[in-house]
Amino acid sequence: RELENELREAIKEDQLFLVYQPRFDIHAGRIHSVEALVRWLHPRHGLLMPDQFIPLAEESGIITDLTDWVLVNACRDIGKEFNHISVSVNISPIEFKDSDVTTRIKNVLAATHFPAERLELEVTETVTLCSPENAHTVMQELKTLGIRLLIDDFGTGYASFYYLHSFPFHGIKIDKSFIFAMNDSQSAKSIVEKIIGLGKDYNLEVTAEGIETQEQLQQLIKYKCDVAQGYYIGRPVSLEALKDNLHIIE
Ligand code: G
Ligand code: G
Ligand code: MN
Ligand code: NA
Repeated sequence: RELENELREAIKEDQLFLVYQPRFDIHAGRIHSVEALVRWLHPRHGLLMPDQFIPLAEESGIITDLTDWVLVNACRDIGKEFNHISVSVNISPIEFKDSDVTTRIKNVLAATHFPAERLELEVTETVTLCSPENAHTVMQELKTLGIRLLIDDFGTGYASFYYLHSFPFHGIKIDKSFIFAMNDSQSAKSIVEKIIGLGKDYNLEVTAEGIETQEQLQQLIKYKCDVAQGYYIGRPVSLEALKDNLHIIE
């Protein structure tokens, strides 16, 4: 209850901040996009990670205000500092059920003058389960605007791949647990290779998350993965640090 009110205050008073993790386009050989990840610098508890307040935001309905804050700040930051880099923002599945996502996104794009073509939205596959018809309609609207939709944490949910394919997704992000497992077993490598192949059969852009070593990256390049993300490519960093790291590329 108390934390709930504090979270409302935090959004108004800018206690939230964003860090950005690079996404590396393997074919083009450059960073083409960054994922925005929210943090909360709580006046008494110190730094809080999303796992510590996103569930509360979802239960209390604060999530739409929180997501709008993230969207506005991410689009403003990246639009101001870069000309070609895209930004991806995590959206909670329940937002596709309980809010007018399309109108909210249109308002953010108008307010920040950020091009829709450079905005990516990450949503877990549960989005297709809780309210499929509505979610499908909203996603089609977003795609028509030029926004790219990515399935986050791919492989950890319950939706069948065939069913997922009927939604207008641009790509999948293979969950990091699959990439971690590649270290230990040949069968885990083989599973990742097959997921990448399946994604490509369905014409989806395939991102691998959680790449921590050069060996993993080499393996994924061999498997024709499209996009690489993880600590080995780059950790989530402040906008200032991102500028220092990327100004050479742009
Ligand atoms: O940043 P970190 O690795 O701690 O993220 C943990 C989880 O929180 C991830 O699943 C990530 O998708 C989620 N997350 C991070 N930022 C946001 C956000 O702005 N909105 C939502 N809904 N989830 C987020
Ligand atoms: O669920 P989602 O994919 O949005 O989660 C992103 C989270 O994963 C962030 O909290 C980020 O800090 C974390 N993350 C990103 N890259 C790596 C990595 O290479 N290793 C580990 N352990 N975590 C990572
Ligand atoms: Mn994500
Ligand atoms: Na993920």
